Amino acid sequence: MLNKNSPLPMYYQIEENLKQRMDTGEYTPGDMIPSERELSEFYDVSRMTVRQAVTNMVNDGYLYREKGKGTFVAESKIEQPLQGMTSFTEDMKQRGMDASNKLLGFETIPATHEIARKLHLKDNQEVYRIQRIRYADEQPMAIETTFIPKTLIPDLNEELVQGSLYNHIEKRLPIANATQVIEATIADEHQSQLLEVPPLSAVLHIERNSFLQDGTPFEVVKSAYRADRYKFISDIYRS
Ligand code: 16G
Repeated sequence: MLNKNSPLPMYYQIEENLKQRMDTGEYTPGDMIPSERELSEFYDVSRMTVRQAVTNMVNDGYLYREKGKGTFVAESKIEQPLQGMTSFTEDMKQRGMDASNKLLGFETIPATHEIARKLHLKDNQEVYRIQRIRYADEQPMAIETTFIPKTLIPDLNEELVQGSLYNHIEKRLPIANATQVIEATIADEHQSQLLEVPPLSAVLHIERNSFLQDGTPFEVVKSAYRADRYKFISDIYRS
């Protein structure tokens, strides 16, 4: 099954073989994979080599470990294109998944210097600070903290943000574009609880600064996306 004469390391060949077995449906999400001992016998390699392959696959989000139980096949990640400016609700709908929110906080606060600068406001001007957990098919995907100038959308309330924010905004204001920055981070204790992931899991921190058609900034969103459930895809061209 593995090619011992190949220049490809054995652990790498095991990873490829396990991924292939996941692709063909031999292993599906939630299935327990064989133990290190069984895999080392099956592939005829040392347990160290198997451990290296499995650890890489855990780190890459293909597998996850449960203490005292075993190693399981993870669900495949959501592929999020980086081109279009879509809302979470739209993204999930497109995939046939059910989007829902849990509102953690809705308040009106004076803008900090950073938020005021990004929203072209004066320091201390009022902004909404909305904190939501975003769920896809009842699984937490991201924690979002959104800042919106109160004067732009004076009628925003707790009930409206239980649904799609963009849907509400676009009833009156045309949304045009955004700048988005994605960084790798580690979930802190609070985030890992809310996202239902083990402590110190990888999360993708995304900040989106969004603008209306006339160039007015209307939101700053800081979010933490589960890195085990999300990957971002873009098409690039060599011009
Ligand atoms: C996405 C956006 C967020 C926007 C939200 C609106 C990213 C990283 N973030 O989650 O900026 O506020 O959609 O979603 O893509 P909604 O219309 O479903 O409330």
